[in-house]
This record gives sequence, structure tokens and C-alpha cells, in this order.
Amino acid sequence: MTAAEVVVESATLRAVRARPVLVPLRRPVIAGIGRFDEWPLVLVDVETSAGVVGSGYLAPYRAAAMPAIVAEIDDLAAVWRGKVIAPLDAFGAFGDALNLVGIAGVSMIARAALDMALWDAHAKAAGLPLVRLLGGTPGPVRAYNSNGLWRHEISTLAEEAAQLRGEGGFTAMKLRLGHPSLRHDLDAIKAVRDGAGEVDLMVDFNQALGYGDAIRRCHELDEQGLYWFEEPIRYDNVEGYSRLAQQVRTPLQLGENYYGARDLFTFLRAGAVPYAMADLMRIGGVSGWLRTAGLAAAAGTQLSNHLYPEISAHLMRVTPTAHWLEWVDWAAPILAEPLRPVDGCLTVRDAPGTGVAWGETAVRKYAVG
Ligand code: SMN
Ligand code: MG
Repeated sequence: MTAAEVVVESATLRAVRARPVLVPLRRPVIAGIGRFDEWPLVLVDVETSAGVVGSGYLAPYRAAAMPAIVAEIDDLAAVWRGKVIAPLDAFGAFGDALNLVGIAGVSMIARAALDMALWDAHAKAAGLPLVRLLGGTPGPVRAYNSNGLWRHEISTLAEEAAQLRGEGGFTAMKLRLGHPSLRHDLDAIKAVRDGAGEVDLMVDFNQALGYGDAIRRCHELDEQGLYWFEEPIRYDNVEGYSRLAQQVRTPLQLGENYYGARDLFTFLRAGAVPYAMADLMRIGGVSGWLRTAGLAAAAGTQLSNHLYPEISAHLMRVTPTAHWLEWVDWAAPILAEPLRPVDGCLTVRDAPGTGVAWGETAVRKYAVG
């Protein structure tokens, strides 16, 4: 037996620590769902009996919700304390524990946080990067730059688009739309194309449109050669997405608000998802992603990540229908070794774990609560 095998078999969960921080954003996030000048993160560490520490983070949008999320993480930690670091087993136990209070919302968010940290610990204990532990190899994942192009002044978009293209050799980027008028949306598209030149341009409405307005706006924008229309209407309007998908030629994209693989199943059955995406905080961490990726693969639906590029870049390499990686650098201020995209691709390091580790000086600086 190798040393790694001994650690994998014997390591148990000793303690869990969840710390809220509020980090600065290089560019404020302004979208249909709100404006964010700082980005709240909950940093989670699981300490094991073998000395290995696994880490993961959440980006829960609402700073005021962080204490409730930390409390739920502490509750779940007690469910698995003293037990072996087996992330899929723990994921099941957390689901059972939360069944009666409901498994979406804060329940799933807390479950996902522990799941990501447990998989990191498991991979470190095995001495492998997560992607190798899952049977894949580290390598480039095609990415689009999502670090800007918010719903702000049109006059700033061309220059920002040029910057986004240059920030890592990107040939694809995402623009946020859903302005009050079609003219405004068209001007924004033109400004981005003027600044960035020939790129694949995804657009995200962040649920800004009512169903009737979405029919009108999506038809009006259908001739623009856009890569996808993301979340034109409320995320849970299954019928509406199903009907829109049949009427509009540009493929619809949604999924960042799916709480677990079953939500993708619901949309697939309704024929409502040409493209799908999954957000590690809501889909249920690595365990939830693996189930969702299996479902997407069986349906032939191309799957992209939403945020969390550091861990998603491992998972996209073992996702049969992997599509585009969303690149954002919003956790960079507190990461010890942030990744950098090259030639429009993100490649994880060939080192044990997920690569998520803290720059402790920065964590102290941005700590809240
Ligand atoms: C988004 C992400 C994070 C904050 C606001 C909006 C957006 C996306 O929906 O898909 O990147
Ligand atoms: Mg989106």
C-alpha cells in the first residue's frame, strides 16, 4: 500500500471552518438581477485527521445571507464529523439530513460548499489533481471572458470589449442585455463588436424580460448572429422556455439557477434547453455536477459552467458534452495562486486537489463578521 492509499482510506473529517469575506471587484457587476460593487465569498475549509485540508468557496451574491449559510454549513459539518472523507457518501447523507427542511436554496448551497472542500481533500489525500482522480487529464478548456460588459453606459463598452479580448487571448465574451429598449440592446452589441472585432458573442438577459417582451426582443435580435440568448425570462418558467426555444433560432442558454440535476431533467423533458449550464454552488458541488453532466451527456445537451472556473475547469475535462468555460477572476483577490487563461483557454495545474487555496493575508484584509 502506498502512503496516498493509507491516507485516502483512513482520513476522517475532524473540523470545518467557514469564513465570510467581501472582496473588491475590478469592474462592478451590473445586471438585470442587481448591482454589486463588492463580491461576497464564503471560504470553506475541511480539516481531516490525516492533516490534509480541503478548501472550496461560495459566491452567494447577498452579503447579508452569509451568516445563515455559515450556520447551515456548521449544521451539516456535524452530520459528517468523524466519518471517512468519501465525498459522494457525504453528499448523500447531507441530502438525507436536509430533506425535511427542503433541499434547494441555502440547504443546497451549504451542501455544495462542503462537497467542494471534501473533494479537494479527497484528491489531495490521493495525491492527484481532481481531474485525474475523476479519470481525466489536465488540459486546456475553451473559455469565454465574462469579466465585464455589464448593463452600464454604452460609451464604455467598446473599450472594455477590447480589454476583455486582450486579457487572455479570448475569442468569445458575454454581454449583458435586457435594456428597456431594443435600440439600447442593439447599440450595446454594436459597441462590443466595434471594440472586440470578430468574436463569438454570448448575451445574457439575467431574467430581465417578461414573457411577451422576450418573444418580441428575441425575435428582433435573432438576426444578430449572437451565440446564445441566456435567461431572457424568469429562470423557473419551464413552459415559457419551452415555447421560446421553439420560436427563436438563436439557441437559448439557462441553468445557473438549477438546484441539482433534477432541475435540468425537468427542463430537458420540456424540450426547453438547447444549451445548459451549471453553477457549482447551486447544482451541488462536484457531486451534483457529475450527476448533471451524466444527464446532459445522455440528452446530448452541451454543458457549460457558471462561475467557479477554478473547479469547473477540472470538471469540464471529464464532461462528455463540455461546451464553454465561463471565465471570471472574482475570487482572485483571496486565492493563493489564481489561474490565468492563455490563448482563450483555462488549464488547471497538475497538482493535488482542486488548486483552491487561500492567500491568508488577503483573507484577513477582506474578512467580515
Ligand atoms: C451573472 C453572474 C454573476 C452575477 C451576475 C450575473 C450572470 C452570468 O448571470 O451568467 O455570468
Ligand atoms: Mg447568466
